[in-house]
Amino acid sequence: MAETVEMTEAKKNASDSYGADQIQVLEGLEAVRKRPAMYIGDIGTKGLHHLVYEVVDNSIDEALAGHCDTIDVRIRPDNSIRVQDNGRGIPVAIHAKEGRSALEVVMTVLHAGGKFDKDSYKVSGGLHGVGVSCVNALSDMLLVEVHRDGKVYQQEYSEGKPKYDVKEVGKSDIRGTIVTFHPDATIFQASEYNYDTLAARLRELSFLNKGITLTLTDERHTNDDGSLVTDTFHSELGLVEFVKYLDGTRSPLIEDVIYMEGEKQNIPVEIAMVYNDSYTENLHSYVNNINTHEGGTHLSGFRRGLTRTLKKYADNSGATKNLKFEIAGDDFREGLTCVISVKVQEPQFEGQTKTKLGNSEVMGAVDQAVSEMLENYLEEHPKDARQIVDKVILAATARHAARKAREMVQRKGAMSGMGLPGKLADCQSKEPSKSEIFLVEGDSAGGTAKQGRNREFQAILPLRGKILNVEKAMVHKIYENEEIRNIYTALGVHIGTEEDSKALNMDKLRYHKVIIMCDADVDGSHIQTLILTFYYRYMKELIENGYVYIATPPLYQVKKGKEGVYCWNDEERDRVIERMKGPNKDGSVHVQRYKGLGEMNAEQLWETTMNPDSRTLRQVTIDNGTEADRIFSMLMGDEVPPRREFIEKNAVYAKLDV
Ligand code: 0RA
Repeated sequence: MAETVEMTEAKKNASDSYGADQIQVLEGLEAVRKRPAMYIGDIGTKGLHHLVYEVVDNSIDEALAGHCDTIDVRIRPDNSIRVQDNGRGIPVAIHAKEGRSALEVVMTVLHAGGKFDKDSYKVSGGLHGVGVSCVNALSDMLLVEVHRDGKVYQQEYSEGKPKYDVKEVGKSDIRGTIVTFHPDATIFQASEYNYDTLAARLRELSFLNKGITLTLTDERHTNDDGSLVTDTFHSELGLVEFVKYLDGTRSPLIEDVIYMEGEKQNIPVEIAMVYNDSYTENLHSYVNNINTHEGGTHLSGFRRGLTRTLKKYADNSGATKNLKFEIAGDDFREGLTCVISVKVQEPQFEGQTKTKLGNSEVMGAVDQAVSEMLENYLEEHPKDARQIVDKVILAATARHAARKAREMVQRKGAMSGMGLPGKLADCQSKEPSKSEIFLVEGDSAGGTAKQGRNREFQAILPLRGKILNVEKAMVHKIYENEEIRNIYTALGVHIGTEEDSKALNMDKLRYHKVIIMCDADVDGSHIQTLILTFYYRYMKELIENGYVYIATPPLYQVKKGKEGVYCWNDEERDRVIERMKGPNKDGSVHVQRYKGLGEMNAEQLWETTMNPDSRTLRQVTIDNGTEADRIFSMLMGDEVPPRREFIEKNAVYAKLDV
């Protein structure tokens, strides 16, 4: 019944000349508006940004087909987005079968994207690959302009419905397509674009598609000198530069980036890799420009080829003959940073987030590619080969020691009954979905939190001082570190480092909210980063499942007489001060800056930071895996200038305290 009503609505709003097919089409776009999350993932910040990626992907396809080399993206003052490319322009001629402009079909028919160009090698396409018509359906305004054959054509839509037929509006001496859209605020929970999020994706695209120039401009505000914030992303060397960018703050172990590009069994494969002196593995894989977080057959093929080739080389060189234990697969990847990009015509995506490649034929292709590439490199660079083999043997030895340390920890745990850390004040609930644990900086704040909490469902684990920087520590150090051990025994999950136990035992997790609560100062944000680094490197599933949160204690209390108001940022504080001063500006208002959790009593801490009814928790998510990886290594690495720059740009507390 509801369907019928909507069809009539849709028909009324569209132009008169539309026949039955058109109704079908509009019904399609109505489906997108009804269940947007099914098409673009979610209707929050992620989905909002996803719209941009869908539009940009069309231009990337045009570039991959060899007809376009520049893509310009602008965030306009009203948070609409404008994407311009210098491709051939979407065809505007009347589409024989559809009886209307091809442009209109592309913009209003689900999945119509590439169907006019059967020869084109369409392999791009956003995570959900839903096409520009979905963006159209979810926009209250979309304007498409096509510059083609010396003319400009345009059509405008609202909620995916054309406002008029495609029309010629002028002459042009450029070529290309311009799409401007404004997300429908009745659909999305978020409306503001984040410049850095878009920049990270465009940078990634520039590395993955070498030779294309992508620009991003923020028209919402100007710099002090009147200019606009803008960035240009262009990479001549593609993945080689990507790997160098990712490893910018790590020390390389070998001279060159190992690189190969080619086609194996009709599958284009591109791989770049380098070894550094860290202890972490950094593998990033892409299929058709989509980051495959969950891996898949291409990654398996890579691992297999890498292990076999390196093992053969190490054995032949005699380096492994005195080793008393087996080298594990992981050992070959310690300190490895690598990006794999494959293009697959009909990718099958599996897994929880549909980011795991399932096509079995890709495994052999990548295995073969990496074997050939690596064999050549090792033959031609004996000094580097030696470095890599030594590193692998060291990793194997350390892992052997780590296993012993872990077994010891587990035995100790088993002997002391429950094995929960003594410092943990556990909650009464044994139901993980209802339970929370606060990791609290310092014993004294921990004490306050214990008094202030609701013991039914809130557990408190105080942490003493700085936890270990896992970015710079070998694995066995991590098991030996008391604070880290307390964290994972309290959570009930072990940390995965062995190949077979990589997946955490998430079903054992004792709390579904793991909340980091630190002081609102430089030390506090440092400790927060250390804990997040540990989670990111050793318990990534915890973040991926949305279990990790950051508590936000207030920064100020503004007081006048008996009235006290907590404020979480400067604007809020200034607003409250103004209000309290009154119209005559004569109230003498007192502002207290909270630096530490310890400056609040138990009741204040509960009210502002812990009470689910009044607190604000920030959920930790991973927007862009490669960028997150780079930032963690930079924050925890040895180089000071990039860290300072990042902190100055991002940290609220740093600004407040200097
Ligand atoms: C199909 C055919 C042709 C161009 C395109 C698609 C095209 C689509 C988009 C989307 C964004 N930018 C785009 N640029 C081009 C042209 C076929 C021809 O001219 O013969």
